[in-house]
Amino acid sequence: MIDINKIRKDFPILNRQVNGKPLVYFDNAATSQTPQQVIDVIVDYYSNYNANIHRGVHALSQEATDKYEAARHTIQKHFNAKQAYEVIFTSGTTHSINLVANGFTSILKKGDQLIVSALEHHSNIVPWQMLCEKTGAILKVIPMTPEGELDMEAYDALLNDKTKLVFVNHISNALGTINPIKSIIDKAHKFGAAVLIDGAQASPHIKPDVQALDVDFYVTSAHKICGPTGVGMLYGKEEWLNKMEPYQGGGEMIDQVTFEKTTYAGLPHKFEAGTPNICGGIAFGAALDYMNAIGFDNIAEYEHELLNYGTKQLQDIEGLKIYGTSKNKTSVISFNLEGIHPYDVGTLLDKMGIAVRTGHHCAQPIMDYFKIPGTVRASFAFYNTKEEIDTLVQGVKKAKMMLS
Ligand code: 7TS
Repeated sequence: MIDINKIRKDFPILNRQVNGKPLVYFDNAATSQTPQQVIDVIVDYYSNYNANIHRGVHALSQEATDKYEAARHTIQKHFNAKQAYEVIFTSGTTHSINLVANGFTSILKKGDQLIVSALEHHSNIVPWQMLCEKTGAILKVIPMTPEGELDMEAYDALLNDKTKLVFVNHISNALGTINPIKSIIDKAHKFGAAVLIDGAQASPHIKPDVQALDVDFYVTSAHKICGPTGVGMLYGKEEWLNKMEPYQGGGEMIDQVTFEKTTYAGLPHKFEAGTPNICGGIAFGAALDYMNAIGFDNIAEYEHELLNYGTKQLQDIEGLKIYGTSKNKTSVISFNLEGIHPYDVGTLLDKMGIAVRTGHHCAQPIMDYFKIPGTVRASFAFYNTKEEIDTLVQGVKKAKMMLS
């Protein structure tokens, strides 16, 4: 059970006003808000032990190194990775995907096939297109259905011995669909293909077990899970990480450097060139601790209640169409009002203190499928309430009246 009054007290930002109205924050799929417990960790870092890591004998550096590595262990435990060194700190999901795509440059050859889904965020499309251009590999697409689900029969037909990699999101950011990733992974493995799951939208709602999934790569960003921006992670199976070329060269990722030849450090440092976001990494660990203390089962149950409540009320508004109607979805409602541009609805809602995202949500292929310029997207988190959904519903009704 969620103690909503207690939880809301953890988030100072929820007390602020926007345009003279209490903030209703429904843009959680873009970034989550930060609890005081995580803010305190950030303040503590800069107030008490700010130092560079892995290179100082002095006390501050050792303290920072210990806390950073402890955060890596927290992440390892959370995602159930076999080894801590299979967790690579990155600047976020986008960085993680680019790192893997780059790492496969020397593994792929011309004519190899890669499979993406029609439901992806641009950051799980563009790096692979760049990889195809470099290697001559071919990108195939799993199509979607009108409900916003993946066409799994079409996926079966795409898989063959030339398939080397499959990359699919766990949950769609634009529609909220939860994809059948276990089945996607198992089917790809039958053909010896590796699978990367983009967990950016799943991590705030689900605690994935990378070993049970037997996934090759799982990526996410801390800022979607109550952590800070500019930090995220790549989980990769040891054998794949060892096969991949490093993404960036520089300090901390080397073993020996001479002008004749440089050898690389082992995992995870091979992929962590330069001074990382130390404070961010530590705060990422604190954010996972915070979420785990609430409990992901409690979070999922409560958010599902919000989703059902919001869907029921919004779909009763005449002329409102919801995009993404899978039975298996998370707390995201993407919608349009007939004949009204989503941007206009979003602008009016903002005047009422309600934050939603409008536009194509970095998923233009989905918008093209529905032949729309974009949607209004309300995404709920465990610190939102039914009363806030009532405010949204009233706001949408008002916007409809003003704009039609
Ligand atoms: N993949 C998915 C599924 C996402 O939702 C996002 C961000 C990313 C990748 C990229 O994450 P980043 O942290 O590297 O930027 N999604 C959104 C969104 O839906 N609205 O703003 C950002």
